Amino acid sequence: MKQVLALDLGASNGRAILGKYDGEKLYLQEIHRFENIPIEEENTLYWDIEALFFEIKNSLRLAAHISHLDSVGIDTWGVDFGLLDSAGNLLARPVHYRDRRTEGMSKKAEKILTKEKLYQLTGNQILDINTLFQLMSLKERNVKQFEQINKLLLMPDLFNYLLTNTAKTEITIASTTQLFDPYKKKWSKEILNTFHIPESMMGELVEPGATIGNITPVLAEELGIAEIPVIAVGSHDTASAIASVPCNEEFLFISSGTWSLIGTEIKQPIINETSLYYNITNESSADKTTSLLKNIAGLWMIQETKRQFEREGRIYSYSELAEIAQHAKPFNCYLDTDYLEFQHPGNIPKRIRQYAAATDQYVPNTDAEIVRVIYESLALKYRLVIEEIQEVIGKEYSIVNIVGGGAQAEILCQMTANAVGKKVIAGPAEATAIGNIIVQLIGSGAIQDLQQAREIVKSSFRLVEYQPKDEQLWKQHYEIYCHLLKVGRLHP
Ligand code: LRH
Repeated sequence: MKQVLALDLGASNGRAILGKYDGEKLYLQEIHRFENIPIEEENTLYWDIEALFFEIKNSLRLAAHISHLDSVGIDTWGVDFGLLDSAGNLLARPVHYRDRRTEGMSKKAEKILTKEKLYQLTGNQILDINTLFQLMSLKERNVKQFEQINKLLLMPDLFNYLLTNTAKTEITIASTTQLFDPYKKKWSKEILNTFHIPESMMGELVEPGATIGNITPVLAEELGIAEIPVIAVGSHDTASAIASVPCNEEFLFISSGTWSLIGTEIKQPIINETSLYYNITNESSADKTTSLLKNIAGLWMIQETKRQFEREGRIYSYSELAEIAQHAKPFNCYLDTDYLEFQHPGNIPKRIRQYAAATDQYVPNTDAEIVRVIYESLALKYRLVIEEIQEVIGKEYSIVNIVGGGAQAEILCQMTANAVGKKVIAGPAEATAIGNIIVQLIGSGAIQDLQQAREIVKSSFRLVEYQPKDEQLWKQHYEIYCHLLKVGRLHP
């Protein structure tokens, strides 16, 4: 029996999941779950790095006391980073990408290097949150801190460093930065030179599955555990989630969490006019292929709405939210779920009401109506993005695999099947942790490759199928939705 620990730091919480593999099936045991709440100080949103590292240590201690651990791996979301000074200490708390400091930064970057060139060199969807634009905004606001940087470590690499004292950068997370060459799988010298980012600042790249090092003796002693190997997994949470998609043929996936990552796996990056036009990203996947995907809003608006209802004294579970939404009138109002104002923390229901009024639509009033318009608009947007991906690839797919937390949101899975007009296979919900575990098991040779791993996922976890319903009705509303988007009516 192989036993490895996956630490998956997501937007609302972090999870420590023990993965046990008996040679046939994979079993998961949740060891610890902790909050991941950004800190707001002087108008800046930061990672609560001390609290998170404390919980990572706690997770290791708890897991090691339950079972022998062969290794541990950490994944988090992309683009964010910590900065080390020449003594190897953190220069400041890492800033969270939902901070507003990068608003408009990609436009500024385009004055230095055209959008076409930025895209051609990195294959990355141009998003203000990308590491390059975060660095530009740091330089603009605090050049002194920028000059003190000795090493930039993306967040999973930073946690690996805190555990092992070894600074390395894993390739899947590097591929989210807009600083990375997706063909050579190296830092892009041209981007670094153009934006005056010293190459020495960037970490030495390692492949998923590589061992970073062992937990330092000091830490092992502090925690009363063995010096366990720390593995560079698909440390970008999206890469981990995709690794666990239970499908071996060509597939379309939606990795459904705070964000929705919609795409497919391809052998070589696709960087052309159409993919640039649709702003579709090429990221490295856990097995050296490329994930061609688009990063669009996901369950964030639901999560933030739930929090707002709580602040107002109305407590719902996610299934209660889905239940009330089922009974609300359909297609009351359409949202562009990627509208900038919906992406920042705060009172989302109020922003939806303001948005509906400003776009001359019915203003959703009740909690049920608010939740329903979010889910419906997400499903409509999914169809749009799936059509874009299919156009870029030049191929139609018949099934959509939904993995991640959103695979448990029956209402969204069914609406997706309806909107897209394809069968949806939902699950596994713990896709990211499973992918993290799989890469550790492939790294140690316990599992041969991703193909075998995906068979194991299929036989180990419950998958649910959704067939499309009311396709004509959804098609009608999809056409209205596309028209409104096209003529700019969904942008106040
Ligand atoms: C999803 C994700 C996504 C982006 C974003 C910042 O959790 O990692 O792929 O990188 O977060």
